[in-house]
Amino acid sequence: MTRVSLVRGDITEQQVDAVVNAANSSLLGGGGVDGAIHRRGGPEILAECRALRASRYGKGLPTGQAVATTAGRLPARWVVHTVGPVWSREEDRSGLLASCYRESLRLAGELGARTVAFPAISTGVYGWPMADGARIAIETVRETETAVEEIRFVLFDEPAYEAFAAQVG
Ligand code: AR6
Repeated sequence: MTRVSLVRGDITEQQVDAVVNAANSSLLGGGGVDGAIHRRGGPEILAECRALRASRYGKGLPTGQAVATTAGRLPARWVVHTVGPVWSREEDRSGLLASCYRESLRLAGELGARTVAFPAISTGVYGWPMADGARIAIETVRETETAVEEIRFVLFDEPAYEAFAAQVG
């Protein structure tokens, strides 16, 4: 049985097997969760990201996909980098957002992770409305078969926590 839990806090402080990063296609860092992970995790993470860009992902990591690196100095074993879609009013990109959760969970499971921490992907710089982002996150992880035992959503502020709590019921 997989347990879905919610905590309010900073994802870089979570003691889990895998931490999911809300990255961008370049894999070379940015603000928000991405900036915090690289800052706290140290240069080993960026070194592996650069190696990925020099090999499998010459054009960058496509939106909706996931790839793993070391977690460097974070209290975790792996960082799973995924690229959320930028919110659009004109186009429904929710399939891509669901894919981020599904692919990250699949990869974490393949690595042997038993605990995985997710941020609210795309709900920061990428502008996805929090309530809808929370709905997609919870629905998707509930629908995905996995050997991961705990899926922990780490919400940065109270409104984000409340939005996820409303979905978990
Ligand atoms: N721990 C947990 N949640 C956090 C943290 C943290 N330390 N910091 C921010 N959040 P964002 P995106 C929340 O912008 O929307 C970067 O520049 C935040 O409040 O990190 O997917 C990347 O390089 C929000 O609810 O990710 C990309 O270019 C959620 O995490 C771009 O931002 C996601 O916000 C990706 O944008």
